[in-house]
Amino acid sequence: RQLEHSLRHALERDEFTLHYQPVVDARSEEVVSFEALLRWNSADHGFVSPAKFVPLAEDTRLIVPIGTWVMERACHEAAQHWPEHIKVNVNVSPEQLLESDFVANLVRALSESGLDPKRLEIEVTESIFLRDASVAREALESCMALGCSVALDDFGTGYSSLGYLRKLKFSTIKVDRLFVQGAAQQSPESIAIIRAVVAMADSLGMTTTAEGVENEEEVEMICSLGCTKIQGYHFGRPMPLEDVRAMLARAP
Ligand code: G
Ligand code: G
Ligand code: MN
Ligand code: NA
Repeated sequence: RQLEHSLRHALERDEFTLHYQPVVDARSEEVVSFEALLRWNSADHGFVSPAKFVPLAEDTRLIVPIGTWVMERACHEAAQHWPEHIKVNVNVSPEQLLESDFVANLVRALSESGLDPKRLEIEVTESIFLRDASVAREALESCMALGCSVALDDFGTGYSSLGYLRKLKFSTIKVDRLFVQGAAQQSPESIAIIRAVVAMADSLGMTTTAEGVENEEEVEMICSLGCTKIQGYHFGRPMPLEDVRAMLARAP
């Protein structure tokens, strides 16, 4: 109740910022995108983990205005601060996607920032198909019609139904860190699952991103399994915009 009250006022108090985590090409190890990750520094509670406040924001529907702010800010910062060949990934919650003005807000964020829609990848989890699958699908198709791409996040950890993979052309399937860790520990099950996901993505014309890659052994394992892109602490933690700019300035 207390935390909720603070969350309700966080936007007007300007308490949110975005951090960005690099996503690299598995072969060249060059940065291809940055995923925007929301951070809340509350005047009342100090730094609050997104693992705590994102679910609360979803339960209270505060994620709708907050998510709109995230979309606007991420499009603006990417358009202003990174080169045109680098994308930005933005997480969108079911509550936000299913709002009737989601697509209109997206169009506005793109036009006001001047970001080329091709540089925006929207990340959704399987849970968007639980509630109103046809509305979710329509909204995602509208995003794709604008030129944006859509990634399927946390794949394999939710309520997997492969049915929607037949109907929606995701650009990327993000393989959850759970499987990445397992594979690096030589778990035959994790290795088999990543192999199968990569093969399935390939034949569907989709790419794969391995999440949560933390060390060289995991990089090697993931590359040998054929994942297209890699994200994780090994290549960079979520970082403030100024660090992104420094990283880009160092890049060849
Ligand atoms: O950022 P980690 O850094 O701790 O994020 C924790 C969780 O919060 C992840 O599941 C991530 O997808 C989610 N998350 C982070 N930023 C956003 C955001 O801007 N919007 C939504 N909907 N979820 C987010
Ligand atoms: O659910 P989603 O994949 O959007 O959330 C990304 C979450 O994963 C964030 O909380 C981010 O901080 C975290 N994360 C990113 N890379 C790593 C990593 O290499 N190791 C661990 N443990 N967490 C990571
Ligand atoms: Mn994500
Ligand atoms: Na994820």
